[in-house]
Amino acid sequence: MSYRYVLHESSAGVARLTLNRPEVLNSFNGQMVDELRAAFEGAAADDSVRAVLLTGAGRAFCAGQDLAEAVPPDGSPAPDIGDIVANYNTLVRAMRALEKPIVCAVNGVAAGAGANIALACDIVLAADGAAFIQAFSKIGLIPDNGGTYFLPRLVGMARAASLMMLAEKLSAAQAAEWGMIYRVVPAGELLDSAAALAADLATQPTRALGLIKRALNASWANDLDAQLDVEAELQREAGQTADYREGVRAFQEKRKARFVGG
Ligand code: T3D
Repeated sequence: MSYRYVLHESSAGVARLTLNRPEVLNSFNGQMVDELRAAFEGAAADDSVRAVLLTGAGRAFCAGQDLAEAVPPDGSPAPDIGDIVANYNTLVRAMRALEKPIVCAVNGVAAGAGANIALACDIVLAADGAAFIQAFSKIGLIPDNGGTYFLPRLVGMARAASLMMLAEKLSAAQAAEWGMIYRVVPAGELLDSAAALAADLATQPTRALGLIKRALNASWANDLDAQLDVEAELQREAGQTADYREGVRAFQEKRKARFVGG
């Protein structure tokens, strides 16, 4: 599949998606949102894809909404902001509905929608020079792309409110210390580390990883009782997979499991 603003490569079970508008720090125009959503939907439909790696081209990960598209500097009519956000929402929903792991390699600044798209991924690595900015309030907006959902759950209400209201730059190291992301990696090693992680995930029991994601999605809205029911239901599903049988057999035979993803 080829797109204009998202580079798409597939190899050894990993779909690598690279946001590719480096001259504007990979800020999102509507077409890039559409392409990214289509790429995630394509990954969902393609059984050969067992993990996704998302990163950005050039020195930034993503600077959020393309502000020249949101408010054209030549004074031509601006698109309806509600439509812009509704389009982002379809992207975030596609990411959370994808029952395969999404690894995000934050190679540079992640601002506005760019920060929150990173938080919608499953495992986030960031380069040591990268930073996260909830930039929205600086331009009179509120965080979107699920930011008001993900961020307080990741870092707690006090930090989320401060990050959103102050719109300060948060270093990758601080983000990792606060539990907002998984790990910081030296910039020169980021892509190799993220690719190795995604490649490893692509050899794991994909159905189980997908069901873990479904359970985690559900956990944020459930009480313990409801979540125990979710676990029972999804464990039954996991227990019916070939990979479960292979995992147990491999353990008993003291060998490495060969998971097929089903
Ligand atoms: O309608 C709606 O807007 C609803 C949707 C909202 C979702 C959102 O994401 S709102 C938040 C939008 N994003 C921002 O407010 C961030 C804007 N960018 C920045 O604050 C800074 O660029 C950064 C802190 C991210 C990086 O700063 P720096 O100094 O490293 O780079 P720079 O010089 O500011 O940017 C480099 C170029 O990218 C520059 O273009 P030029 O001057 O070289 O031709 C700059 O204009 C362009 N650029 C950066 N961010 C955006 C952008 N162009 C369009 N839209 C951007 N968001």
